[in-house]
Amino acid sequence: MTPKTIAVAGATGLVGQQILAVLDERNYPIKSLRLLASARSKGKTIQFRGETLQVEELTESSFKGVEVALFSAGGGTSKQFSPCAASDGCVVVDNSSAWRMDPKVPLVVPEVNPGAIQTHEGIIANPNCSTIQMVVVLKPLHDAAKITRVVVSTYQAVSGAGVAALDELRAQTRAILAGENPVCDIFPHPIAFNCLPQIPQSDAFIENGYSTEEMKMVNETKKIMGDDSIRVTATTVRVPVFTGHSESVNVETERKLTANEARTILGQAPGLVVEDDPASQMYPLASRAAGRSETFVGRIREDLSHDRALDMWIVSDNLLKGAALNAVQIAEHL
Ligand code: 25A
Ligand code: L14
Repeated sequence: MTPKTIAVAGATGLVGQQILAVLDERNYPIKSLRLLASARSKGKTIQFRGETLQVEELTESSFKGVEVALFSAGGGTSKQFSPCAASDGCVVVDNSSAWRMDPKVPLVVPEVNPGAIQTHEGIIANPNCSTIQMVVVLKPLHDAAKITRVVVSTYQAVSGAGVAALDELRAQTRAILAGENPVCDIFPHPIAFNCLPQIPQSDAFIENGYSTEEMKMVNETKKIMGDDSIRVTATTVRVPVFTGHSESVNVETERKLTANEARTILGQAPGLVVEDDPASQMYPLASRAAGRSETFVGRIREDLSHDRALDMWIVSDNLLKGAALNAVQIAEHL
């Protein structure tokens, strides 16, 4: 691959920082790198491959000469700036929810639907973190036995909500242990020592009773898998974990899969590690998945209440495979 001119929009955020780390770790060939963020961060310096780079304010003219832009600066910023970047000939890989369900925009997990990348018209969307780690597991099962329905509950880490949310979890934990009242700025209720069945933290719920995070899992799963017939229902829950989303997933198939068959299929699938030895207390854990690239699956068992269904536990680093790594993998395919 010839070295490219790259921009990272939202470079100072949690995801932006991980994008820089992943570009470096995977030796992505870079001719030059521009770091973009809001006016608030203008002039901050960030080290990359031994060089000191200055953060610039993201404007409409930031993308002249840029070949690939990795965006992680929120939906509003992406709606405003991705089209100008694309019209300057740049390919945008966007981490926000702004473009994901646009029929002209491919929504890509490279292990699942790499072919969709080629159909882009300047913008490629990176899916929601909880959806990405789930479809990496669903795809090989769907190919083997055709999935008809998925029921998922998530246990999502606080880092998904950004730097300030991580600070709030730390401060609330200290307060509660000291016998003081926890202060809530980001989350509507204390997240320390609690579970909140609401993601995101504001404007979460829509008329049908679902949260927008839950609907992302429903809609994005069908689009990435390329199969609208798969029925999906989700309950998404924030838990007091710093990094690593966990998911309890029930998968119904047209053809019966035994737990052993599923383990064999998943053991050969790209991007996955089967950690499934309950006798030795081996199963996926957020604490072990944090900082790792792979998605981990375990507790695979046949559903006692159904003839053709499996239960399983899926865990991955929400900032890596859930965001930065998946975006860089898409950029590598370009
Ligand atoms: O839900 P949406 O709309 O689709 O948005 C997705 C959002 O979720 C994150 C990512 O946030 C994104 O903004 N995200 C995306 N995919 C994710 C995933 N899979 C995901 N998170 C988890 N998992 P983020 O926190 O990673 O980064 C935000 C970055 O965007 C920059 N930014 C914001 N507005 C911008 C902009 N850049 C350009 N133009 C704009 N208009 C933002 O830069 C950050 O890099 P920054 O300079 O605004 O912030 C730098 C530092 O400032 C602190 N800070 C944040 N908010 C405030 C603040 N300080 C004071 N007041 C504030 N209100 C932070 O500490 C930050 O580090
Ligand atoms: O749609 O854990 O990518 O708050 C990423 C962060 C959804 C919410 C997305 C979180 C967002 C998620």
